[in-house]
Order: sequence, then C-alpha cells, then structure tokens
Amino acid sequence: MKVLLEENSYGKQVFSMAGTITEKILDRHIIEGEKKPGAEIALRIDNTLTQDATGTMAYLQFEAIGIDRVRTEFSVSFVDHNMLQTDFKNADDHRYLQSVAQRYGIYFSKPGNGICHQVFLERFAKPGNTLIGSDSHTPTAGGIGCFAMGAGGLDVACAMAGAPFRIKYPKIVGIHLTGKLQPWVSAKDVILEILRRLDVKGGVGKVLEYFGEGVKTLSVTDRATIANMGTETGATTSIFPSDEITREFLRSQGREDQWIELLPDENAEYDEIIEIDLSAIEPMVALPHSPGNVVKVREAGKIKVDQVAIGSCTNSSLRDLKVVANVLKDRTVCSDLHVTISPGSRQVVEHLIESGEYRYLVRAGVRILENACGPCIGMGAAPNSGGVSVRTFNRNFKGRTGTADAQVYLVSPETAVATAITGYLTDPRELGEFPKFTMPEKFFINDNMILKPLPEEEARKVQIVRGPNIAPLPTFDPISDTLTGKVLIKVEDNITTDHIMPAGAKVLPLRSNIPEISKFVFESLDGNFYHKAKENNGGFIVAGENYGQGSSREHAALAPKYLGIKAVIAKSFARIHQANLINFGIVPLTFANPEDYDGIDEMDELEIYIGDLQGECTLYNRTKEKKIKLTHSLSRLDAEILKTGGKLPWIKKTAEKGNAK
Ligand code: MIC
Ligand code: SF4
Repeated sequence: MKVLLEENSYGKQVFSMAGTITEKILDRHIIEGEKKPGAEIALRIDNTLTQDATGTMAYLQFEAIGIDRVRTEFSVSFVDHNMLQTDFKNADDHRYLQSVAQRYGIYFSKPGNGICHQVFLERFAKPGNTLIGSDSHTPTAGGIGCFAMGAGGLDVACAMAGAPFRIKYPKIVGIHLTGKLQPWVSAKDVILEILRRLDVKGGVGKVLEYFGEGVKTLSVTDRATIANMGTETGATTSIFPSDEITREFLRSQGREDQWIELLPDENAEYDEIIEIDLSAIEPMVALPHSPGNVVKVREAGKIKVDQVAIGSCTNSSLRDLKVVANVLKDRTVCSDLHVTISPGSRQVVEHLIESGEYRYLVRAGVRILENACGPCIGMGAAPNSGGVSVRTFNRNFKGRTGTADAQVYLVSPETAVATAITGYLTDPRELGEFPKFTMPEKFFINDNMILKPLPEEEARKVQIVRGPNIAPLPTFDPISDTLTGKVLIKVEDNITTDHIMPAGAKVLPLRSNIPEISKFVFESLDGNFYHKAKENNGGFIVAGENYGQGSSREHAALAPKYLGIKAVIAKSFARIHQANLINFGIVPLTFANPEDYDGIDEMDELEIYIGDLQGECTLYNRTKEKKIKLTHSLSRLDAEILKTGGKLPWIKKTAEKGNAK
C-alpha cells in the first residue's frame, strides 16, 4: 500500500510503499524523478567530501562555477592520498586545498589527520543524510546509516554549489544477516563473501541494504568495512540501519545529538534478498587481480608471501589495529617478509599509544607508516619484483601497487596478521585462541588538525594560493552530429580507471595538471597510446563489459578527452565513470548487440552518427565497410550536456541563458 508521508521541502509528495532505509532517505531528498528502478532522479545533497587527489580538480571546477560559499549543510576537504611531497607539487596542491577550503566555507582535514573515510566516519558522518564524495569509497559512511555515494569531482563541485545529484533510481537489495561471526572471522570476510557471490558488477544499479538480527552483532566500524568494499560490487552504495549501536558509536565520539533512529519497516519490500549466515562465514581471500576473485583462505593453497600491508579505508579502524597488535604481542613477524601498517586516523593512533598496544606493533617488527592511503594507492611500499603482497585493502588490480608483476591478495586484518607471523597465507584460526582486548567507551576527541570554515566576511578575504603545478582547466567545444576517427585501443571486460589513468607515486602528483597527466593514459596497456592519440588527432576507445570500474577519478575521462577521445563504445559502463565521461563530453555508447564488439579492431576507421543523442546511433566501420547499431542510456539532460561539450560549458551556457531572460 502506498502511504503519503509528507511533502518534502521541494513540494514533492513523499510516499512510502513499505520503508526500506534507502526509500526513507531518498524520499526526503528527492527533488525530481520517479521512484522506479532505472529512472533518473535528482537528489538534494547534504554533505560532500573530497580528497586531495581528486580535490584539486573539484575545487578548480567549483571556482569556475563562481559561487561565493558552499551551499551544503557542510563540506569537508581531506588530504590523505598524495602525501609524499617529493617535490613542490604535492605541497603546492595541499596549500591550494587549504586556502580554497578557507575561502569557501569548507572544513579542512590537514595531511596527517587520517584517511578521509575513516575520519569522516569518526567526526562527521550523520545517519539519514545524503553525502557525495570524489572518491569511490565514500559509501563507507553507509556504516552509520548515511546515504553516501562516490562521484566525479565535477559532480561534487556542483553539489557544493547547491545543485542536485542525479542517479538512476536503484534496485534495493536486502542483505539479510543472521547468526554471529566466529572468532578470527570479521567484517572483511563478510564483504569478501558477498563479492564472491556478486563479483565486480553484480551490484551495478543497486543499493545493498543490510537488515536482520545479524546486524546487531556488528559494530559501526565493522559495518563501515562492509559498506566500504560494497563499492567493489559496482553498487551505487551500501547502507546499514542506524540503531542503538550507532547511537553508542556517536556517543563515544561525543556526537550523540546527531543520532536518529533509522530502521527498515517490518514489512519493508526489497527488490531482491541475499541471505548471509554470519556464523557460517570463514576467512576469505580475493586472489590476484580482482576483488571479485574470492575463495576461502584454507582453499587457496600454500602461498609464500613477501609483504603484508595492513590499513586503508577498509581496515584501519581502532578495532582492526587492536586485533593486529594483540596478536603480535610477544611475537616477531616472520623474518622473510615485510609488514606495514597505515592507521586510519590520529584518533586510532592516539588510542594505540595510550593503551600500550602501539608498542606491540613496534616490537614485533612492523613498519608503521603515516595515517594515510599510502601503499593502497601505490604511494610507497611497492612490493619487490614478482612479489606476493597480502593486504587488508579493497583493490588488487594489476599494477596498482606500483610493481607491475606483483601478486596482491586481499584479506581481513586477522588473516593478514596470521600471515605476517607464518610467512605464508594463513587461515588465522590456526593461531589458537582469539586475543582479548577492550575498546574505549569514549574516544579521544582532538580536532586540532581540522580547520573549521571561517565566517563569511573573513572567508572573502582569503587569498587562494596556486603553485605552478596547478594548471588551468582545459576547455572543450560542443560536439558535432557525426564523429569520425580511428579506434585507438580495444580493451576487454572490467577495465578499471587504474588502467585508464594510473595513480602511484609517479603520476599522482600530476592530478592538477591535465596536459602532463594525459601522457600516462593507458600506460600499462599500451605504452604508445599518448603518441597514437596525438598523431591521429584523437579517436575512439572500444571496450567490453563494466568499462571504468573502480576509482572515481575523473582524470580517467578528462585526460582522454584532452587527447581527443570522442566516444567510448563498450558493452557496458560502471556508474561513476559513465557520469564522468558525460561531464567531460566523451559520448558513452553501448553495442545494441554485444557480439558486434568482435566486428571492430584496433585502428579501424569509424564514422558514428549521434545526432541529438535521442535514441539509437549508427556506427559505420569504414575499414570493414560494415554498419553496427549502437545505443545508450543517456537522459535528455545528459544528451544536452554532452552536445554542449561537457558539464562546465553547459553550466555556463545555462547561466547565460538565465541572465539573458
Ligand atoms: C582509489 O582507491 O582508487 C582512490 C585513489 O581512492 C580513488 C580516487 C582517486 O583516484 O583519487 C577512488 O577510489 O575513487
Ligand atoms: Fe585511499 Fe585506498 Fe581508500 Fe582509495 S581505497 S581512499 S586509496 S585507502
């Protein structure tokens, strides 16, 4: 039965069929569109977050929009990715980010304060709010009942300017948790089990909403681990209820006043249900080179390991590092391997120091790195040649560590520490009794590395600092009705944005400089791509399923656009990347018949009639003298944005039209 709840502040009638948490939050934030899976909706966004690697571009875009101050309830800028400061570049970016935050009324979490998602969970995330972040693991805040989505930097810039965020209304998958995890098994094993079932595109177009008695057995940081890595299924987001455990967490962070109860109704209807018995889950591992390539640890065989890396936004909470510390107490890590730990936040570190557990790590022979993404994004601690690295992180794409032939296995902190002791991938249950430890009732609260927004008058006086690494934004022209050019690269299924636009210590510092970073596009797949694109004046990319999975980095659209890429013709696209392609004026087209993928080869000359992008488009392969039918999932607005050459020119044009009236 449809029940009228209220009118939201946009005058839109809010109905609820039978409330899932997702519907309850979306109902209150929807500005436009139908509650029908697949239909485009526009959502009001309460909060935004950025991190430095995507943030510089997002704020350059925000500046280009020309608003005096952010229009969200609050926005936060973090520095946690690009931390090496091997020369002026990162340091310049950090100064720029700090000054831009102060200028526009944004919280600024200084480098060293921690990983964006961990700090956001501890100090900012609010149940019932909507959040978008220029990082694909923004759904971590789903652990506290916040509807949090990854997005391209330009979409975050627009949300900061008060614009709604558009997504396809998701299918709501209820993940029914029963039972209780056994000792040595933890939240990471749960999400790895879900990835085993859904693989890296089973969540596309869906929200993974957790419910059932089993939810009560998981802490907020356990839930955050699960929500974090839900991203790897391709899901729009993941969300947990906000219950008494959430309230307790907020109380322990001195934020109980921000708690609201958010539970699904008894008769909540889900589009699909997945049953997970927590008691039956065993330690799991994702084998190289995909987070979806999951098996039980005990079935993975005897694998000798060179490196163990613990941390990342998936597994760097106090609970996780306490487990590691207490297992390592009075032990030494295996002499054959190297172990690193990157704690999630200063709060985590302060507690480990206070409890004395930090000492267990130091004595055991662990390298403790700074509170940042670090090895997860290839910023240091790259494995040795052909090395085997066991990591508590969320991605094991080939080459992401910085070592092209490294083999990365993704596991829980329990499995990682057991492996660190034995030197082989080890089922932690072999270690005997699970260690005892206690969690603090109240966390140490010290926000002295978070700069608060300045009052308006003061903010207006702030000078924005720009170093030579901050290149101006490139501008792009409207798109014509017919696109011509050569296929510059043909790639397989599940190509990640790490393949398209690598990160790591060499490339990450160039994130604010599109002409420079564009030299690395597709570097790992075709070292000659940049020159090919230049020589041919751009062209096309042909791809398989799930093109652009993984990171939200809009550089994976912006840099190819800069090289003249006109369209990507794929079997299907990952959500955030498709949005980024539209934002930067690259047309995302799909094969009407997927087998036509076989009818195009690299360097074929194509002519594609797109017209006004309403309905089907035709591709004529001049080389093979063959026609192919193409389609797309673009809304009218997407088409309009694309034809104008991308979102920034579209905003400009729309604003000019508005002024002319
Ligand atoms: C990642 O995990 O790949 C990143 C680095 O956090 C990216 C963002 C980026 O590329 O800057 C993400 O997940 O969106
Ligand atoms: Fe940072 Fe890794 Fe998390 Fe990305 S996945 S935000 S690089 S810790």
